[in-house]
Amino acid sequence: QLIKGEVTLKNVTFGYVPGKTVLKNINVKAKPGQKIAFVGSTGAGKTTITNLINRFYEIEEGEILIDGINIKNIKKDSLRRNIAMVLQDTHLFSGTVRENIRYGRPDATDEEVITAAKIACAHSFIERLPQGYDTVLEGDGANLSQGERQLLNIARAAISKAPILILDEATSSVDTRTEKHIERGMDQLMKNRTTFVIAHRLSTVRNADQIIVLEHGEIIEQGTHDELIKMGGRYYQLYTG
Ligand code: TTP
Ligand code: MG
Repeated sequence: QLIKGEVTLKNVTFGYVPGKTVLKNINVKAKPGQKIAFVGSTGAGKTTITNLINRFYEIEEGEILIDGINIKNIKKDSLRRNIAMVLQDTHLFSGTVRENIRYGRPDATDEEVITAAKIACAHSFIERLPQGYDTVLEGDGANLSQGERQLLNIARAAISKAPILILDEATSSVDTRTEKHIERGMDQLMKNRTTFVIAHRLSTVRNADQIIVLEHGEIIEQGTHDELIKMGGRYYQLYTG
């Protein structure tokens, strides 16, 4: 593997526009292979943190390190190869289903594509498409349902060898039955990768190594599920509804 996948955020403060701070003094240390969950209400800044780890935006205050290297000094294509992601809004391109899945791993064999699709519970719907894996997707997958698009993004992450994984509401458009089905696949996806997971369903973050509770761009609680429940604070409130 290229890197170990240790990710550190040090005193990160960020806003999309001047004068409007979205994240305030964020400190997170993810050891290689750990699962870090971000929870908190809409607009708290969860997606923004993953945007910064992905270096979709430049930060002015604080720093983000991967294996101790400031991400500003990591080439963008290297960053892309080392971070797999399934985001809130899906990303597909015009091309076949197969090309979309092995995007980032053009060397992948057909067997690997099918294995990844099976992990993502996408194999059966792909087989029902007019040309199966050779079906051409119209721009951004317009001929698929939102849930199907998410499953293809999950398959793409599954085929990737990236040591870092970002899951931002990765199964939000998938029906409950498929979601239940895909749980094992998601575990397989996260295995041996440093994973940042954002999910509204708190049952999916329960087993995280660290749960980080955000409110208005600040970390207000941080710990394991048991620790946070014992604390009886915001997470406890969220969890017990
Ligand atoms: P997010 O980081 O998108 O908040 P979230 O991911 O916690 O919320 P949700 O659960 O709904 O997904 O937004 C934090 C703030 O940043 C919010 O005020 C909107 C703003 N923002 C922008 O201005 N531009 C952007 O591109 C994004 C993603 C957010
Ligand atoms: Mg979000």
